[in-house]
Amino acid sequence: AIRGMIFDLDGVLTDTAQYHYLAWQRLANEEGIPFNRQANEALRGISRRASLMLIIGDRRYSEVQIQEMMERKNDYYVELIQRITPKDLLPGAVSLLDDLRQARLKIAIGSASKNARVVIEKLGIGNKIDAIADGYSVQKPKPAPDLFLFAAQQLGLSPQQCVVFEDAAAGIDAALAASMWAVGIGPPVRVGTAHIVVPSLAGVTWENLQGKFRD
Ligand code: B16
Ligand code: MG
Repeated sequence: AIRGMIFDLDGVLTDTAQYHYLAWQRLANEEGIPFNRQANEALRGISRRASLMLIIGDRRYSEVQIQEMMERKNDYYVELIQRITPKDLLPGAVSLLDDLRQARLKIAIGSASKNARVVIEKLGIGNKIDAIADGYSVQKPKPAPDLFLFAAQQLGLSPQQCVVFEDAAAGIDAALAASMWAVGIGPPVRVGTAHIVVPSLAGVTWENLQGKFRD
């Protein structure tokens, strides 16, 4: 039976994608690399390094320059997320977290971000979750299953007992590779390979979820 829920952070509980976009755009402008909101869509859920690689394309940079650009983007991002408040939780997020706790399910965050703890603190949801797996927890980023397996381990559960909520294709792939149940948040073109697809967390309850996960 299902005993735990693992939530991606960026794009599922809050829309930090906008802040990631602004930070990458600023860096791209400084480097004279063409970049826009549409190009940013391809970066959803993927690691900082993989994001930068997609932005620079076949332009040649040294490892030192790559490191410096990753740090510079992060400095811009860290500055932007200081303004996050509980109002930045996406519709349905708090009620679902409370509903799941009420049902005595364990809850973890499974985020690729090294800034996940700051965001969780700013959102004020630290007291609603049992474990955090973030950008420091494992080496291999999504779509590898490692981050979600780490989260399940932190909860003391097997993968088959866990459901992952994800907004990114790489995250759904990671959940399926971990042999977990996957709920895709967003358009089917992006998350259609999940077991269940919903447009957002609004209106999602344990009552209408349970029973949909059968081996
Ligand atoms: P950072 P998630 C991901 O978070 C973001 O979606 C992605 O845009 C970002 O590049 C990645 O975290 C790394 O974040 O640069 O802060 O370490 O969706 O897995 O919660
Ligand atoms: Mg995400």
